Amino acid sequence: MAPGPKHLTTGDALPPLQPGILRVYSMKFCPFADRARLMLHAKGIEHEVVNVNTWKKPEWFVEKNPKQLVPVLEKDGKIVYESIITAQYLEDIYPDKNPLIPKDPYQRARDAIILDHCGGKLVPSFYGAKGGQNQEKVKDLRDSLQHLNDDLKKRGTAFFFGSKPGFLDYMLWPVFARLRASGSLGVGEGVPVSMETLHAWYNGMLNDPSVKSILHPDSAYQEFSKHYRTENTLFDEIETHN
Ligand SMILES: N[C@@H](CCC(=O)N[C@@H](CS)C(=O)NCC(=O)O)C(=O)O
Repeated sequence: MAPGPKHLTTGDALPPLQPGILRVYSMKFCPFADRARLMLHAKGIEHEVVNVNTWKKPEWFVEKNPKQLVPVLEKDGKIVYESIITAQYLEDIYPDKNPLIPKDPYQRARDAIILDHCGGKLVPSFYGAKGGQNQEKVKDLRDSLQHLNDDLKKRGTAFFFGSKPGFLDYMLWPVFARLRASGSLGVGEGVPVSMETLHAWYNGMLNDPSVKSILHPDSAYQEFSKHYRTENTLFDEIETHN
């Protein structure tokens, strides 16, 4: 796969929009943009990618999202942002293309509870625990992983969605993609093997074609986060396959 398009920055023009073409404004190393990209790939939705330099943004980006965050979806004048909302929207507008959200109201509610845990505990503890120094956050992260392990075990399926990954699996995944690189649980440590169910899920996700299509090597995530939000932020210089 070819590396994605160069990240557009201050002074760069907005690439012309074309009728009927879905566009995603993204950033190669953004975990939130990963969510939209995973859904696009898994559902086989044709789209174009416009990468945005999220440190020195193009002037026009504020018109796409007043919060100036990626991901953003745009098609025929309709704009949607916030990663979970973009992912849900893709399912809503392409309901027949590889459905990824359960139809059963109870299952949807259980998934929403895990998604709430993801936003309230998994993501904050992951960022807080980066590097493994803050022991309280490392414990929060472990507790969060244990919670996911136990929930998945109760479901009795390989993935939260069932026998294959779905919306919830993809919403959780970006933290896991970066777990080893973050060093939060120790150098090169991913999901603890003691959490057998979640460990098997993690390995299953690594084999998923959509995950593979956007995953970077650990060294790329490390290199990117070392320089992020500095004058030398590396958006295009790190070699990646997507
Ligand atoms: N809550 C947002 C978070 C998105 C986000 O933080 N994106 C980052 C890149 S990973 C961004 O665009 N940052 C630009 C900025 O902070 O100005 C979502 O879920 O979409």
